[in-house]
Amino acid sequence: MNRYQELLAGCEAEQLHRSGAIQGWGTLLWIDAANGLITHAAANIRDYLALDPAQCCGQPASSLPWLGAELAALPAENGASRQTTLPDGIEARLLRAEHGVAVELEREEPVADDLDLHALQQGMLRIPASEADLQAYGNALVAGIARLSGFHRVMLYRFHDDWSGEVIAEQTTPDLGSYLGLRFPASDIPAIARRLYLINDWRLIADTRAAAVALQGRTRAADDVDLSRSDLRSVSPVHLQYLANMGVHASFSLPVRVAGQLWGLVACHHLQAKYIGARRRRACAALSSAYALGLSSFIAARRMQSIDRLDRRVDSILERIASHDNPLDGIDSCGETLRQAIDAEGFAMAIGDEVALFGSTPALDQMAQIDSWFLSRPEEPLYATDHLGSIFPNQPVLLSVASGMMAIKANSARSGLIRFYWFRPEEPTQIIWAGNPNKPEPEDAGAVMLSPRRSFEKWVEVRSAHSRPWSNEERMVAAKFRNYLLRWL
Ligand code: BLA
Repeated sequence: MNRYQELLAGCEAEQLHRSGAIQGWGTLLWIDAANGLITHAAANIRDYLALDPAQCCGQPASSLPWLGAELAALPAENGASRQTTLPDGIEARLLRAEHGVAVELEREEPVADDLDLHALQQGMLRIPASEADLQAYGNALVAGIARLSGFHRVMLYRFHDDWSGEVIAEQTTPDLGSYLGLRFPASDIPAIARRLYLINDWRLIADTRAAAVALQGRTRAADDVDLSRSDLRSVSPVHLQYLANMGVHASFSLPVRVAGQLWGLVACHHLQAKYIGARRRRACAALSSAYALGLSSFIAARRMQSIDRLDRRVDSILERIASHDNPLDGIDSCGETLRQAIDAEGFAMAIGDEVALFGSTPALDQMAQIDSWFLSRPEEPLYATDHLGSIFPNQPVLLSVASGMMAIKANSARSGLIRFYWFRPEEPTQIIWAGNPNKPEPEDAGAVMLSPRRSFEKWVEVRSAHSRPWSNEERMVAAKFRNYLLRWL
């Protein structure tokens, strides 16, 4: 492991929710769920309540009557929350975690009533009709969030399967430049940070240069406190460095979740520090949730159409195969159609030692190699890759026709072990990264930098030895063929 890889591993392990500190745009008390005692207070509590941080620890929460009442009304399940406004315009939120309750206090931001959320949201409550319309829908989202939040640059960031991500819509200012179309590596947002977006509706980093405020406890360490759901959680130093490298001093981001999974983020940047109040944050979250609903419906409708289409194709092939007295003859005569059913350039079928090839496939000796590799993995009845080079490296001839392979095998009672292979050729693509994602730049002294990359200038990778990927629907079709083989052959 080189030192940069060590840094990345360290980031994946950082216990973000146990930072023991908060951002200074609010304050926090922590209450032990078992006995209702305040165990921790942020060092700045005095700016909000007439409490001394050291002395209030150990006091019952009910020594503040409003807090006692809110606590009694807070449901018992993890994640439950309540909020109330105190007489002096301080908004208080209670959030239940596993072993305690966080009480967050924040001064309400005076907001003119021009948050035209209703009109903006109305525009998002629809299902896009086409790919082009989906793009317009994403553009409307970033424009709406820019209007509600006032941030200088607002981006819609979409994750790929490997958790790298791409800016697919953007509203920006000339001062900040544009990241539209650029790709960012998965390590820019470690898994532990991504997971927090499954339970939180936004993350506000209001001032990258402001010092974090420590939590003080009389008997227990600050990192006892679970800040997973806390709006105020302090920011990882590595990420602060990242934002500084981008020239950004405030960041606000919101998850776009589809079917309970993180699909993307809305990411907002500001050149200066920027705080937005809870009302504004909730308005932005309402807009991005509306977007997520429209997007989810679009994806679901597309998937249904594509499954329907593939299903009809598969059924007609299966009927043709079944019309032969010996289904094996049927398969032989349908090789071309089987190849096209999954939109592949090559198809091969193997039974025992016999192999039949259709379209553009590896040569017979290479097929034997692939076949014996696949047969040696009994636990994997279906295998799909867009990068066969990871199994058969340094074989340019093979990979030029078969960078992509999807394979099934089925052990039928009558015919023994049958294997189907679909192949796709190498298709070099260009990925335009925001900075070289692999190679950290050396520091002046020649040492490898131990911080996120410093340059976000375009860096073009030409990716070879990969094919067009196999979609989920295509995998389902392959699985359907496999079921048929098991049942009928
Ligand atoms: C967090 N990284 C984040 C977040 C984003 C990004 C959006 C969430 C917090 C926020 O809203 O600022 C990344 N921001 C991006 C990307 C774009 C953007 C890709 O605007 C593109 C337009 N970061 C690194 C490296 C590490 C790292 C090398 O570059 C670690 C090795 C860590 N990123 C990191 C950590 C967090 C983070 C630890 C969590 C910060 C926190 O919540 O405290």
